[in-house]
Amino acid sequence: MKIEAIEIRRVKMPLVAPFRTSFGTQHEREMLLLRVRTPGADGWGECVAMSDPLYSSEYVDGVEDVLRRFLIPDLLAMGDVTANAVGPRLHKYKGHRMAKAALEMAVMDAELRNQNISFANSLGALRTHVPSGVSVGIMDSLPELLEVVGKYLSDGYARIKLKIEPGWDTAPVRAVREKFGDDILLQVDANTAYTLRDAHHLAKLDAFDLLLIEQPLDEEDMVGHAELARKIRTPICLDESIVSASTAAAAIKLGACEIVNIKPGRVGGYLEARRIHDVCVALGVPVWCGGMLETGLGRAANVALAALPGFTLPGDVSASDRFYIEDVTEPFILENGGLTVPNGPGLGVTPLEDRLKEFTLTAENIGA
Ligand code: SMG
Ligand code: MG
Repeated sequence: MKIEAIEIRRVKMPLVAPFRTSFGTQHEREMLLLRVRTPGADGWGECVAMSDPLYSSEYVDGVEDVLRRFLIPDLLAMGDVTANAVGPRLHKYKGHRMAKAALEMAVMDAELRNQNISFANSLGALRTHVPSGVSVGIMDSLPELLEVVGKYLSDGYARIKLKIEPGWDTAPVRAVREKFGDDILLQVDANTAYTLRDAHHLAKLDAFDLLLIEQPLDEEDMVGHAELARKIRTPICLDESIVSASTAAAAIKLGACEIVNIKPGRVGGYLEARRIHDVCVALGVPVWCGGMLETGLGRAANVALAALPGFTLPGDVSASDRFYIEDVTEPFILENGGLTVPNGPGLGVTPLEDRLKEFTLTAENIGA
């Protein structure tokens, strides 16, 4: 496939409510969208990096720099480009997986649209509908938390994830269990807020029959997670630590996690995400699809991925209105506790031009 140009577009979207995690509070979502222009269809990519390097080392300005200076020029110099070739071609540039993932996604979307194949089919999806979990931020009070959780449960969400940090962990979990019972699927996410010295405290969560605790320790602390796993009964799931199929295999071998959160952006793209899925299936480790407050574009691709057979736990694939009053695409709507997997060519969704304009800060074409 010949690429004529690649557009880098910076968008900013207001959130329906502030989203607080152990590393900070977000009021809006600023991100980069990429459009790969080909003689046939255009392809869209969404970069999951946040404005500040708090979830991960990558951040919007840094991603834009590496894309402009290294990744896009190198890819354009290839001439004939396929989605399968993007990762190997850019491998020599260390790290920057979120930037690479966005580029690969856009190329893959263009390629699949031109071939009339959906993301879901291309990835090997089986299901046409995937259950939705919802990620609930840290709140100012327990009553406020219970109200928010109650609303999501009445919407039909299939699983609740509570963001936790020291000082907001056992109490919110206990409150949610007391109010909504033992049957709801419940898990927590610490975003690296604890250390191994907190093992005794974290063991108190064992009483609440959680599906998992996500990323309690530092992203580089695989050995610490393996140690913690011997001290608590709640299964450990890694998010930030898993950046490739080989780190996934290493974490599992080491006993650092029993469950893996797969976020395509964090691991360099949907193709590596599928390889992680395959490794986990082979090793009998359940996986689920993580979320990064995606627009309808990233959400469409995530829903397709979440429809693969190894995704046996509900993902952070919520409806568009969980974060946005208006999405850049037609909204994803919760039906029977989940979302319908798009089956049109490529992502199966396309940005609405007016919406896109409304949210755009800057847009620029980089030519071949
Ligand atoms: O898109 O539903 C979503 C967000 C899910 O909690 C979520 N993501 O660590 O898993 C995670 C976080 C990362 C983003 S927090 C700003
Ligand atoms: Mg997480």
